[in-house]
Amino acid sequence: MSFGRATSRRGLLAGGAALALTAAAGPIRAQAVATARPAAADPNALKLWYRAPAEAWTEALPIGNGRLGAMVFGGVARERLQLNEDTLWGGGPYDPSSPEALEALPEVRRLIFAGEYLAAQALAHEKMMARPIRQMSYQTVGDLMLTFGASSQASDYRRDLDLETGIAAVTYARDGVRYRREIFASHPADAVIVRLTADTPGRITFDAEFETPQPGDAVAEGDRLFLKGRNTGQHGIASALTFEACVQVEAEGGRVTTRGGRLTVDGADAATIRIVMATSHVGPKQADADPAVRNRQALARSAGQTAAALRDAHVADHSALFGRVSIDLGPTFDPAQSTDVRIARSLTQEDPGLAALYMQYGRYLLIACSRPGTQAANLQGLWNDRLNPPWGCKYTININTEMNYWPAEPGNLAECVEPLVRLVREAAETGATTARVNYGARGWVAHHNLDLWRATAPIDQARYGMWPTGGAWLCKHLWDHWDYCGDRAYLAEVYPLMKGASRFFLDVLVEDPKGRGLVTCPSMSPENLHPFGASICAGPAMDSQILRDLFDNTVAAAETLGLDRDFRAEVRAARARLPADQIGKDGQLQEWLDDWDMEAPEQDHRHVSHLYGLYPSDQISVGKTPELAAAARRSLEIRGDLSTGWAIGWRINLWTRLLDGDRAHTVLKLLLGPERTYPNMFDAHPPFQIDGNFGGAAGIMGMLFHSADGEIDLLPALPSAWPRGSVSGVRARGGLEMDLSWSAARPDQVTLRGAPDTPFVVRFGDVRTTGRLDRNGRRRLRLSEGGWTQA
Ligand code: FUC
Repeated sequence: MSFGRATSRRGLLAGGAALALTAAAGPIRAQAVATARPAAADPNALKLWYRAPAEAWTEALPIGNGRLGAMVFGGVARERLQLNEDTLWGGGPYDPSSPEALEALPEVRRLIFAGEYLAAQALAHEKMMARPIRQMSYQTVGDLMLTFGASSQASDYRRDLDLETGIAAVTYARDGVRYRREIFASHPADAVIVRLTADTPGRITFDAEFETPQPGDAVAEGDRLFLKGRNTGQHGIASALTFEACVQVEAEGGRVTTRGGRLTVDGADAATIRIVMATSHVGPKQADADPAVRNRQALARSAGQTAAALRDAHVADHSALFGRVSIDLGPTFDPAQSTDVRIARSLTQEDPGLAALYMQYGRYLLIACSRPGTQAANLQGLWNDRLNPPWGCKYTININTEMNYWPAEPGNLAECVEPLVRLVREAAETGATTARVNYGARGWVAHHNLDLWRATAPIDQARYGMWPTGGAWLCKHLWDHWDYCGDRAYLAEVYPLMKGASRFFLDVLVEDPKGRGLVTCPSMSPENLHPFGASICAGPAMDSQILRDLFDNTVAAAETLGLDRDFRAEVRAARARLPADQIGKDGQLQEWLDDWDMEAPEQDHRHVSHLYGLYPSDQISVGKTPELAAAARRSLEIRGDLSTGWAIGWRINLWTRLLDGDRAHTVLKLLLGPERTYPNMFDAHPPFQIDGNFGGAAGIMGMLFHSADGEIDLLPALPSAWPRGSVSGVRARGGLEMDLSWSAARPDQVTLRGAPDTPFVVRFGDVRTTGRLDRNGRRRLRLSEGGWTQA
């Protein structure tokens, strides 16, 4: 059962309270705090662990509290903590809309419909693109270096990241002393915490210093070390942000001294370092806060707390989210192998435990980089060591940002979607200017990228950027959050954003001159060249698919809220005139309005945009639209499985929707292999891009369950490699939480939780059962030879 259409409007929580997009615990959550550890007692099942310090950045371990991040290298002589604050981007507020765009629009359209694609693309590039044509980049704060002494000789070395506690730890022995270092990014303390201990008194001695590529100065005062600077201007947009990082050290015993930009701890028994960071960013149009005040406030939050209290508060906060879900797909081939070795062998060695770890790592990463009030997960989540990172480490919304949030709802991390919702809210404001200036349209539009300043005009080159459907795709996530959680107040808040996106398309859709309906123009099938050497075109399949979802969801939201009767009718009428999906001459799902697919120059292109209808949308499915599903399968086969990290992640999910578990598993192995997974389990595009981590996590869940069209489909694409296993605490549409165990590739037992009386439909293949949760909000189902029984 889904909240989706207007038939089911039940609030999730008993007593009618809404499930807000905050960390507030509802009953589901309270019941859900499960042990996240797989049943098999492998103490490393939920750890990434290594026998040597990180050398490369992609060996270091990420921690984050949503806003503040660090990459932990774990050196013996020197610890490098590469630091991020999620609002430290280049430039400042700007409006990139192009005043020449609107005048050029009719001619660009005329050229497209006349088949003069290269000329259309050139004119769009000259007149319609953003000013400046590039967006601002996300940037590193720099590093905090802790120097412990000249020798890196150590024995018994180990470093790990415990996904259950959210703590990175380094342990080793040196000169007869055992050292332990714990590093975590605390959401309650709003700080990165480093705790240094040794088994012998007086042995904690180190220097702390900042190193940064940013223009900034480091100074030490008392027990604090500061790095103060400005961000860099970019592409002609002036620097508008100031930032500050501040380190405060509490030593137990020993001495703390400062000189120049260095802080020294000498002969302490233990030490606790608090790292806080802030910028002056307030919002897309404002950047005048005082980072020093923000940092003082952050430090005041945890002032006087002992190291143990800081740690306990962090673990409680982190595990309240992480511990909701557990998964067991079977053991690893050898628990004595470190994570890097398992990745290196994963193409040839069956390792179900690694897939489970990858899924949970995806959930860990989302918790670490996307919390209520923080910036949304960008191309690298939160972690970036450069000033000019690949693709600016921005928000690419023609797949990448959306993929980041695919595991959020099924993975029981609904709160982590709040930053994405806020990003859409902000983009709807800036995007209203772009809609008006570039298109003379109402509503709002966002093209294929966004940055911190929510620049919404087309960027880079018309060949990549002239795609107006990014904002519409993001609106699917607004809807999905409602569909999983059923919070009416939330729906009322986001409905105007969906309405604004729909409004834009009602204004700009044009008649296809060949009578095929209403189409986007100019647009493209993201980043793919068609046979005329351009990407620019009218009415690519993906746009019609995205707009069907946008229009359907907007109408359903308006109905649920009892709003906008006339507008609903207008949307419905346009929806009915969007071109239907077509099957082309090679049996493939057509990517464009014309059957160009087999003549396109890049047959193995990474984007599979026309398969949006199969996943993440549910427009196409094997049961509902078998011919279109077969055509999608043909398209997927033509494209091939081996691609960039995120593109493999998408393919895994597509194979699950084609109900081909073994193929999905084969493709998952490509993702987990050493060419697409770095030693720290970050996804390799290459280079590092976090979307593949999230796409992979969603794909693993998608093999085990899928909720759509009012049903939960169990084990829809279970690979033969995982004949027995369990998953618990995951979520389905319609306010349901689920535990599922299976053996011999069949479900044994399912437990559903939610608000009392919540309806459900559960099926395994064609064997269905329907019912309602009991008055305690539970239902247990068993599947045996004779079918389902309910208790
Ligand atoms: C899209 C993709 C690229 C890359 C970039 C960040 O443009 O086509 O592969 O992921 O986003």
